[in-house]
Amino acid sequence: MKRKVAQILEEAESIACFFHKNPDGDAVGSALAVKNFFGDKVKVYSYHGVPEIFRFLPKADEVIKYEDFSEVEPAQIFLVLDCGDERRIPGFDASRASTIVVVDHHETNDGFGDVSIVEPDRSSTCEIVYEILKETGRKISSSVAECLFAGIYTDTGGFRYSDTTATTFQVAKELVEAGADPWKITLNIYDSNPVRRIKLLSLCLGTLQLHLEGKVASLYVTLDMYEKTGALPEDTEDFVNYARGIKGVEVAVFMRELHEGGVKVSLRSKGKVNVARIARRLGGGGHANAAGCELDMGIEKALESILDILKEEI
Ligand SMILES: [Mn+2]
Repeated sequence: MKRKVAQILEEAESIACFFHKNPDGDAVGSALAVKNFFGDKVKVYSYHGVPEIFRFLPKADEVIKYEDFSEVEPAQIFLVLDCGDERRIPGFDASRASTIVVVDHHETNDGFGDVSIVEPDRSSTCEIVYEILKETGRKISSSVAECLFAGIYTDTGGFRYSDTTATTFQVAKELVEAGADPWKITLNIYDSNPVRRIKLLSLCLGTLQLHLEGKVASLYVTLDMYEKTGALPEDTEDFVNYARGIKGVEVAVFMRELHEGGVKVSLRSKGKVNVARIARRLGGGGHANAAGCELDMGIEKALESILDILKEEI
């Protein structure tokens, strides 16, 4: 199947890449790897642009930010990366391409492409994309390697999460040999925080609450906190891990206000509770240990709904 996808991409005259809204390193990294590998026939579209911490990646400045899907040019192939559900690509219209190719590792992905590679046991979409690109028999450049390494590193929390396997390290090794520089990449991602993000974090940590005898921890960010700090929604990346990192906590809940009466929820588990299942019950999806959903309610009500389900699951 990977050989087939490699061939489809190699032979295509035009490819448009898409990934989920609120993109993370795996989404941006996998798409930019494809762009750096196949060149100008590839366009990358992102509803939310590229978060500041990933703008150092090669060709990140060529990502097209769209507001309305009608701005997307028709292409032979729509390549959907790191996205388990087409509803996470605002306005997505499959009829503007002749073939939809999906490459993903979300267990809640039902394989909505004409051709789909969905491998839920893989650490990241970048890990799968690496194997597809290798199937072409062409050399992986240092630019491509850098994008893929950034995606793998961030999606595994720095090679910490449960889906980090020997293959993950093997791929990472080959990427470093191909020219990816872990020091440069992690300096850019983890040691270049905008001050506004740390100010927002300090307010967010003030909301810490423990529930269900300390097995659940919650944190949240309100619209008011953005205003006070000048921070952006993308600055909340990884905040959930401060809750997850507490001893005895099995499930971490992070909520950020999208608008009055609407929240984005991130759920993280240490392995005993499948949070993908919880997210799915609330209309979202994801992985067993990392999932999310959006709820049309305020923070307090949202937390109550999540805790109600967690009471049954813990
Ligand atoms: Mn991913």
